[in-house]
Amino acid sequence: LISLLMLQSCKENKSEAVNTDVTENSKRPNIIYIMADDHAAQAISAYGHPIGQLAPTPNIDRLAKNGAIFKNNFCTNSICGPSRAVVLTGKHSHVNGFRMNGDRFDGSQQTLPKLLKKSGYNTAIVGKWHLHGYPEGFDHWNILNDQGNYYNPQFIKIQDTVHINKKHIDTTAHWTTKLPDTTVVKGYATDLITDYAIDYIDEKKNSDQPFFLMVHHKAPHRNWMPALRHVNKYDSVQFPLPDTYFTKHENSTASKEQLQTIYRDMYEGHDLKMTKEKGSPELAWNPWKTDFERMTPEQRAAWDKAYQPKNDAFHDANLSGKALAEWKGQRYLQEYLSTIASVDEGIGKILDYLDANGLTENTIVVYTSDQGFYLGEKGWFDKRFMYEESLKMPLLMQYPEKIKPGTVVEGLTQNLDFAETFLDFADVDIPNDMQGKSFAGLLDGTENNEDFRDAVYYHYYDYPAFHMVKKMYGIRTNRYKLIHVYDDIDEWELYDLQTDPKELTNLIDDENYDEIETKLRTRLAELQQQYKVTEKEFEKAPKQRVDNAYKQFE
Ligand code: SGN
Ligand code: CA
Repeated sequence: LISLLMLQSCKENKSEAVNTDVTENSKRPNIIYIMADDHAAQAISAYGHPIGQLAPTPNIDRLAKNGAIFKNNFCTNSICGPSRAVVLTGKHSHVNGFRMNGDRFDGSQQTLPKLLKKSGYNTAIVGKWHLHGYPEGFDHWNILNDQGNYYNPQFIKIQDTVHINKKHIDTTAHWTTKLPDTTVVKGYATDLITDYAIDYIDEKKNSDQPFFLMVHHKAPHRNWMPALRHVNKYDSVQFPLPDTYFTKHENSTASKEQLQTIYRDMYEGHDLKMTKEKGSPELAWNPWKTDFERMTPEQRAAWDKAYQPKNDAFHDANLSGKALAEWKGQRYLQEYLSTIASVDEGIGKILDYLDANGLTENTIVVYTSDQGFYLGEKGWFDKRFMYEESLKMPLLMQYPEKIKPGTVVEGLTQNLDFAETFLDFADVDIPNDMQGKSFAGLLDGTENNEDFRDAVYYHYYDYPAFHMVKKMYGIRTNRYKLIHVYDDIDEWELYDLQTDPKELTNLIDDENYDEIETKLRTRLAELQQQYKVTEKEFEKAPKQRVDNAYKQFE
């Protein structure tokens, strides 16, 4: 006990020393963590996908050139809030308690910003938060209300929680709380978030304290509204639609029963900006009017002027069937990629600012997305599935002091590892209860990619919910993937990523793969034990809830 106490007091002394020792602090790196919402790796040119080549992201690519690109980085649960909670805690959803969108994040728990702050960092977040309740552990925050809007969004600042417009904002309230109109900021969300980020860096640049800044974009989240300067950006580009665009989902019930098919489930007005008839700017099916109604008359006029000719041309073409489905895929990609153009410009601004102010050397800059996204593969948009497009998160990182330019990381990394990696770089003790692993060693070459991790664990819970993707958990190794889809069905899927990278052939009943399947099942059970997954995690949603949820979409 005495030695334990001594150890404890040693630790305390160490952190106190760090807190007050300015010279020590000034050596530690700043960390700028930039996360987009739903940005697929296919849409980042550094990843080499044909879509990214036609819609280049030169500024995001700078990070790969100056630092590292991760080829096998995965999320643990492919949905917004849960991914953010994993990043903040370094713990799987069932441990941090945020399993699905709509859950409430327990802000009293240990988090990355709290640990960095305690060790002497100044901490901040600007942009999308989406965890219900307000951020804790940040010295400064300025967040979007709920999902946020592209045009004239509402922002809530740390100061607002105390007093705004003579109304008190309840810091424990859910997002349904109506915010005062004074929180509306005129402008385009991506540009505002970039400006807020630069304002914060500018304020902190001469401080002795290192800073940790999270920059969370709304873009390129649905409903994909580009900035006015980009509304015609890709009008004349023909993007390649994936060859799986019309797949029939032969051997996966979950794939058959999803509601995220571009040509069937998108809202023609809201998502694709299609109009009711030629010559009219009136949008076709647009259930959430607020995205457009919040635009100023000037913004709306400029928008309509840009869309009218292309929408009229669509009406003239009188498409149907397959041609219409393909046209929708094109329009979707044009919209989605145009919103990314502003994100990329914003990254350029931040990198230029760091260069111009001598901050580049000692600043870690990270670019990622909360999960992957479908760009028409299997006919889909959105995410949620454990298949590659949605499971993979893009990840690029520069840190000139520690990462050689042009580094390619092939190891199996996860958003679960981010917190530990940043703590590692910041020279802060990593708590034992975090469940990831620092990948700093993959960046400075002291660890081998092959030895880093043999398998990642995944668990998606958000069913029944938007898009009706079923509950599933599973394991992915370098070559194989085993998925168990449960709740209203009980189905296993097995894929060989080497022979079938598009995951079209479920090998679960193929005898040649029996041995592999057994090994994967064993490893899956081991991982569940390691991560402390209990029976509670496999409970079904009440049948009534499932039936009601489907009714909404009829
Ligand atoms: C909204 C979107 C959905 C999306 C969820 C979750 N519909 O509900 O398409 O799957 O958010 O996205 S929308 O028409 O309202 O945009 S997440 O990124 O927050 O998880
Ligand atoms: Ca998201």
